[in-house]
Amino acid sequence: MKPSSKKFISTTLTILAPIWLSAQNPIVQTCYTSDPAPMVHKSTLYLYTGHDEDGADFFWMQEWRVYSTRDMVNWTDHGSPLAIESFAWADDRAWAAQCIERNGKFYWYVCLHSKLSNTMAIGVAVSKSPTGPFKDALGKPLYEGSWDYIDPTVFIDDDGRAFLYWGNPNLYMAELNEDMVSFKGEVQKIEQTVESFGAPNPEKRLKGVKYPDTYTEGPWLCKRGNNYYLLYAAGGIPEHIAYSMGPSPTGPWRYMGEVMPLQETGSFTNHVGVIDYKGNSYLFYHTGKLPGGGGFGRSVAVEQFEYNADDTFPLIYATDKGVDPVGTLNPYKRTEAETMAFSRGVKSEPNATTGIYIADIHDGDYIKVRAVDFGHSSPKKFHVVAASARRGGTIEMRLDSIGGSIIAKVDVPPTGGWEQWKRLKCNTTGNVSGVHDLYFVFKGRKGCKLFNLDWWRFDN
Ligand code: FUB
Repeated sequence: MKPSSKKFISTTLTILAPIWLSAQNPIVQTCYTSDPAPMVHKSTLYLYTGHDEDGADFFWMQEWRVYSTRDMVNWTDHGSPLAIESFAWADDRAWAAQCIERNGKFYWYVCLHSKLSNTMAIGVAVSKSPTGPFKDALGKPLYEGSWDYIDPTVFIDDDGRAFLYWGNPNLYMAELNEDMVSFKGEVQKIEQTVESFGAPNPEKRLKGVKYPDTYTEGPWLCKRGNNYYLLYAAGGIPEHIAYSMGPSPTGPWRYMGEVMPLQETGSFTNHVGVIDYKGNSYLFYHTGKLPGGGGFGRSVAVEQFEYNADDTFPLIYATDKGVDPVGTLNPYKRTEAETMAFSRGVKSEPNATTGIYIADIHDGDYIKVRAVDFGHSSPKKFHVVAASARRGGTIEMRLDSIGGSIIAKVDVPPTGGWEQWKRLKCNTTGNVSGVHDLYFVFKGRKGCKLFNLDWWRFDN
C-alpha cells in the first residue's frame, strides 16, 4: 500500500471514529429484539418488544421483553415478564404486541398461536406494574379464528374510549370496554380503498395494477392534537412504513404516504411505534443490523423527528447514530449493570433473587453508559457487585472511550459461583467532574467467561 493511501485510510478512520463512537442503534445489543411498542408512564419510557431467537430461520419467537429509559440513551433490561407459557391455550409465535395503562393496571395485548383453534389469536395479559409480573387476564383468547389476527395496537382516546386494531393483510378494529378485556360491539373489518390505505382490500386488488401503496401489517394508532394517525408496515415484502390520517380513531382514514421508505437494513419486515417523550417525538422500528442478525434476527432502533408544520409526518430514515440523550445518569446512585447505552459481547440473564444481571463477559468486551454526570467534585470510591465461578478478571472504568483514561480499576476474584455475588470496591484515580460517557472495559484470560455483574455505584 502506498503511504498516501495509508494516510487516506487513517484520516478517514479519524473522521469516522466519532460517528462509530456515538452509534446508538440498535438500542439493545444483548439479544435480538423486534416489533417495538413504546409507552410513557410517570416520566419513564417503557419499551415492549418481541424477542427473535439466535440463529432463527423463521419467527420462532417465544417471549416478549421490556426495557426502560429516562434519558433515551441508557436502557434498563427488565427481562421477559411474559411468554407463550403465560397463556395456557397457546403454543407458538409470540409475535407483535403493545402495552397500555388504564386505572393503574397495565394491559399487554399480544398475538400468538392458539392451540384451541389452530389459528392466530389476540391475547391480553395484565399487571399492576409496567414491568410485570403479567398474567393472562382472561384464561382464553380475547379474539381468535384467523391466521391474519396478528399485531394488535391499542389506543385510549381523551374521552376514555379504547380501540384495538390488528391484522395482516386485512385490517380489523374493535372498541374495547372500560374493563379493557372485552369488546363493545362487533369486530369490524376495515374497508381498505386507494384513498384510505393506497389500495383496495386484498381480495379486491386487481392483478397487474400498481397501487400507490398496500397496507400489510403492524398497525400503530396514535393521536396528536386533533389528528389521529394510523401507521403500518406497507408494500408487501420488503416492507416500508406508511400512514393514514383521520379525524377520529375510527377514521375515515386518508392515505398520506410513506414515513420510513425502504432502505438496506437487513430486515424484510418493519414495525413501528411512535411516541412523544420529554418534548421530543420518536419513531421506533426494527432492522437486521445487529451482528449475526437479519430478517429473523431483528433489532429495535429509534429516530427522533419533528412533525411537519401541517401535522403530517416527515420522511424518517434509519440511522446508526440514533438519538441524543435527554437526561443524565447519576453515578452516585446504585445503577444496575443491565442499564447501558451500548455493549459488545455481553448478554443479560435473569435470576429470581437478583433480577436481571450481565453475563457472558469475555476479555475485550465492554459496556458503555452515556451522559454520566459526576457533578463538581471527583468521586473517591467505586463499588461493584460481581460473581465468578472460577477465573475472575478485571474491570477498567474508562472515560469517554474504550481507550480513555482509567478512573477506577477493580479486580474480580473467583467468588465460588456465577451467582455468588460479592461487593467489591476500589479508590478512584484522577480528577473527574462534569458529564462523561463511562466505559466498563473487561480484561482477563482469553477465550473464557470471566465474571458476571449485578450493579455499581461511585461514592464521593
Ligand atoms: O415479529 C413477527 C412478525 O413480523 C410481526 O407480527 C410482524 O409485524 C412482523 O414484524
